[in-house]
Formats: sequence, C-alpha cells, structure tokens
Amino acid sequence: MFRIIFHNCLALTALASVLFGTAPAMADNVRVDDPWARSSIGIERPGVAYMTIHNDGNESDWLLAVTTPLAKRAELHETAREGEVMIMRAVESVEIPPNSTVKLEPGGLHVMLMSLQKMLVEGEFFALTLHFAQAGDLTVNVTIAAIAANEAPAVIHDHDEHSHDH
Ligand SMILES: [Cu+2]
Repeated sequence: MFRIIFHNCLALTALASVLFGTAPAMADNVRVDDPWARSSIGIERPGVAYMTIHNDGNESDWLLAVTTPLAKRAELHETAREGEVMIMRAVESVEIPPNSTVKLEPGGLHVMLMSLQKMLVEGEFFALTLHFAQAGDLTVNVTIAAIAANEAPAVIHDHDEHSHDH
C-alpha cells in the first residue's frame, strides 16, 4: 500500500527519551495512510477526500480542521441515517482515540472540498493539511482516484500478478 510515514525524527526522539529516561516532550503520535480523493467532472460540485488516521499514542487527539489550496473551504463531514435517507452533516472535530485507527471512508466520515479551484483529475495529487489538536499540522499528498472509486488506489504495488504463484 502507498504509505506515508510522518515524524520519523520525532519518533526517534521519543524513543531516545524513553531509553535515556527523560519524558517525551510531544504528543506527536498521529500517522495518516492512504489519503485519496475521487476525481471530479467539473468544479461545480464539492469534492471528497478520505484517509486512514492512526493514533499510536496513549492520549486522544482531535482532527480539528482541514485546509488545501485546491478548495476555498474544506469541511469535516459525517454521513448519518435520518429516517430512510442518508444525509451528510458537518462535524466540529474528529476524535482519534489512543492506540486506535479512524477511517474516513465512503458512507462515513469524510473531508468535503467546497468551491474547488480546479478539477480533480485521476492520477494527479494535491496537498491537504490536517490540523490536529495535539500533533499540530500534518500535510499529506492526496492521490486522486477514479470518479466511482470506493477505496484508495494501489499506487505503488504494481507487481505482475502472472509472474508469481501466490
Ligand atoms: Cu460531505
């Protein structure tokens, strides 16, 4: 899978402080995997982005806001059932509980990209900055998938299926 690992240096610093007996200074334990968006046919409708967020720490963190040069405004949305219809509504923040993973995925939590500044073209990338209460700002490179995609595209894993037995 296409994996982006942030804060390697901070993780090493934290490890060093554990080894040498000093308390880790930062609650910087958030990782983001597989950020992806659906391509768009125009800029009139909002775009949507998804990702998997891990919190490897022992305390909750909160995703408070999202920004990108690609959209005038980005909102955190959840999908909910209201009677027989599914609706979307904005949420203030998304809690990432300690030692757990929160998935933004079709039919659930997602980032809504309002007032797109340009088309989302399959195969291209754009920067999205996630603002966390504890971890601070993380900028991820979002892969643009097909318009009807339901999961992150496998960007790097393109080994030849026919040349392996497994
Ligand atoms: Cu939405």
